[in-house]
Amino acid sequence: MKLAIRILHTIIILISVTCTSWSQKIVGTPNIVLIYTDDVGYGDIGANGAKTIATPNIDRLATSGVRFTQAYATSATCTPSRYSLLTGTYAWRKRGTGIAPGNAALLIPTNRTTLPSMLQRAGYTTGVVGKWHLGLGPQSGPDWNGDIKPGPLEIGFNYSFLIPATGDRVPCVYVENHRVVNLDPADPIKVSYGPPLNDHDATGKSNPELLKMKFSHGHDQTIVNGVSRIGYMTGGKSALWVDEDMADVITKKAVDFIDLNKSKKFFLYFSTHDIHVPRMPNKRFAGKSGMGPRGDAILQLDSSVGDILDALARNNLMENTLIIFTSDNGPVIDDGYIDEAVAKLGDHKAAGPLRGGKYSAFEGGTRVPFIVSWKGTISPGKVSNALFSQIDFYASFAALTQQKVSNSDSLDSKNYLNTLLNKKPQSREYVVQQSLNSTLSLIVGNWKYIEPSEGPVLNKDTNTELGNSRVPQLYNLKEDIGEVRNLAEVNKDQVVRMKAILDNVKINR
Ligand code: NG6
Ligand code: CA
Repeated sequence: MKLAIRILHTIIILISVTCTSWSQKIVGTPNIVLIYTDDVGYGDIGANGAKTIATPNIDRLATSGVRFTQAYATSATCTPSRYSLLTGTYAWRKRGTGIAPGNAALLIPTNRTTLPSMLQRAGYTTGVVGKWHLGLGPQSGPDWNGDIKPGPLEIGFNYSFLIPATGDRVPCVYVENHRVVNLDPADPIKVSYGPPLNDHDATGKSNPELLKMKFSHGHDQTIVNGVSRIGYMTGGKSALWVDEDMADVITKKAVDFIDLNKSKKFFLYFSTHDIHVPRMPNKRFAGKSGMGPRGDAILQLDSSVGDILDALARNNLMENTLIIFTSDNGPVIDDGYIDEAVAKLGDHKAAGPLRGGKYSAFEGGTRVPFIVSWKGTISPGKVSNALFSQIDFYASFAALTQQKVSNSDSLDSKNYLNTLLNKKPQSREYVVQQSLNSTLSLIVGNWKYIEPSEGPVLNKDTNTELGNSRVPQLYNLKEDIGEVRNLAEVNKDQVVRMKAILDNVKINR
């Protein structure tokens, strides 16, 4: 009898141990590393078919996990994509969430739960390193010479090391937590996005002879490091960044964050500057791609990805870390500087087979590279054609970490964890895309509908087809991935159905 009880006991223990390790495997709470790149197009990486540029580290991530062919940023520009990602709510629901000037106030209210604060609640240590571009400080704007808050630390990050807006916007300084790094109080920073400051630094317009890279459109204001930017600035000389070192500086901060938090559960939002303008890669990469600085910046980005993967492997964290690689919007070749990107493009198709690019309502604006890897949990070397939108990171990470999502916090995010992990993947019911001028598009299954818009057809400066048309557009993406045959006239019923779904998304919830 005693023996029977002992055997039964052992069996129960064995079952419970197996169940626990199984459940940890399936619903465990891994670290999350989100590599969020800037302006990297669908066709800019080897894994998506680029033959003209080598991205071995990004490709190695793809072969270690699942590569999506139809995953979307929510918007064709940076600020709204990031706002939607961190709040789980479409940016177009809130005014003032378009491309933010470099002195914008924090766009995300501090009294709501955000993706990082939800993860904090789940016990995560959270960090953001790299491009922010969601505003900083109170409504009056950031105090660059004092405590810069509210910012990431007030909306759920434990640590931040930021490029405050973009590389081409002043102030050209890093902000670590609440402070500008290396600021000399005797040389305070002044910034204006309105009228010129009385004593502002030389500008590209007034002193073009000082430029090491010329602007093609816009970008004719303050010169920093031989490159003119958007906005006026004075002071802060000791704090100015060196563009050629930027990828190294932020990648090191990201690696340090991993090293420091290796024994905790962490979320790292690593938001690269590459491959946004101004493209000024380190001399290790300059001239190496044969495609000018844009191509060199892709090589640099790939190297940063390699450093992150190496840091995770060195700390033995690969089996315990969900890694995502994606982009905030599609590609642009000339985004305001004469940097050989157009001249040396050759056969490279930055958006792959897609039409349009950054700013556009066409697929090139928002269908972006998307790779998910989690060693031991996601089967390697897979390709997923499921529809996925970055709006769903919030609710999917909440499901992963067993957190409840309140509708009032995250209006639009839905749990598509199974799709993300490629376990019984399901396509999103619909995907909403936002272009530069906030024209909305909707994808359901193979159909894509672009609502009528008065917006311009072409951005002449960047040479991007914006996808705007005064008449409704309907494309069958399966048969016509390049969106050239508008079927709206021949399939009016489908247009009516798609418009009704989009109208419902616009008013409801
Ligand atoms: C545009 C800039 C462009 C880029 C973009 C934001 C001009 C003429 N163009 O207004 O260079 O900075 O804003 O890019 O100023 S994003 O990726 O951050 O959305
Ligand atoms: Ca961008």
